[in-house]
Amino acid sequence: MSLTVPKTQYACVFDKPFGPIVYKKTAVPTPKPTEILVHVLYSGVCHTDLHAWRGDWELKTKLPLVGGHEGAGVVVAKGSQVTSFEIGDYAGIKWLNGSCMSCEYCMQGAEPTCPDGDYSGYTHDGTFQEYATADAVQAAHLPKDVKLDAVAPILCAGVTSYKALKTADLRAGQWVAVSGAGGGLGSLAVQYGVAMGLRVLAIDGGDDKAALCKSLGAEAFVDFTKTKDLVKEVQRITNGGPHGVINVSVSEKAINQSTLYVRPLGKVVLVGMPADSKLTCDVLTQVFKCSQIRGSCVGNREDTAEALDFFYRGLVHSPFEVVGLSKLPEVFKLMAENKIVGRYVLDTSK
Ligand code: 8ID
Ligand code: ZN
Ligand code: ZN
Repeated sequence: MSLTVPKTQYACVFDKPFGPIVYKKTAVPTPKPTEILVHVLYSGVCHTDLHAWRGDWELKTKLPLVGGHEGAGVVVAKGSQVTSFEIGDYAGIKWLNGSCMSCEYCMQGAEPTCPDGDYSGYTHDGTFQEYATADAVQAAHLPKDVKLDAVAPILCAGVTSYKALKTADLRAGQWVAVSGAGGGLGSLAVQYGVAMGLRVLAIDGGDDKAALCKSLGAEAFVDFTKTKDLVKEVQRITNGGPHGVINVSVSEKAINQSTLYVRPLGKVVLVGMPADSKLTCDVLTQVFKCSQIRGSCVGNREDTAEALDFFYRGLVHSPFEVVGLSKLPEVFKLMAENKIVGRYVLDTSK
């Protein structure tokens, strides 16, 4: 780790959707007056990064693009207007990398819904490079003793799953189903749920993910690849359906099933965003159940500080494996095959 700023660095760059992801030398970016320059030591790989590379969503990315938005590292330079960070501070780079701060949503602290948001690894080059710029207001302050590889996944997967649980507005002792529980967001949602006193039913596929979810405190696991009538099974285990569902799978079918098994008065929280997906459900059933369907997008600065606090207190951790930045294409391949148990974290020096 060095506080001197080189002129060039290594980055993973692609030019077009599904185009080759090239690990190459690029220029180190210069921070704007309101930005910090972070020497990113580690970056988690979120499924959103895979959606970005595939061009899955209507919202388009900048091109060429350096993806990544779970970056943890050290501030090595800052713009002239930045007073909240000093050189040498630890900082985290999140999905939201700046918002207008004056619209009606920003005024309420709902900055992720700002129509003028800037997104790391999407509309702004992200953390799949050694040095990345970040808005000083939105960058997370991290303490000096934190393990940067372990904290990286908290910056998106942790914040997002924690915020989704807050959005579900459940009480201790109630059941929450986490659909997609063995992945990056899901494995953290299980632990935040347990830490909040909820009874967690985890849904995913395969014995490795079952073992992980149980080890993280899930009371029950339903394997969607083996269960004949998933809706019935979830309702049987939870004695009438979970009070809330956190949808972090990348499956339209799983999301639609959640409206069927949720308990009357229950809350279905939408987080995962499979390409071209529609939520279709029977109106009569939802009316009679008085259920609620709520979207949840990352979290604001307060959610970030709270989600990090659970991590610092040892209540949640991301089950992660570290590989070099140059291995990003291999990580994407495993992710597309749903073979990742937990999270991959990239070491940007390799
Ligand atoms: O702010 C947001 N809303 C936000 C923030 C971050 C990520 C949304 N996301 C979105 C991503 O863009 C992606 O669409 O959440 C989704 C999950 O991200 P992730 O946790 O990073 O993905 P992952 O690690 O690949 O985990 C997905 C899990 O879903 C399981 C897979 O087996 C995997 O473990 N899964 C699938 I695909 N189909 C399933 C099914 N039918 C399923 N689990 C249960 N039932
Ligand atoms: Zn993410
Ligand atoms: Zn705004």
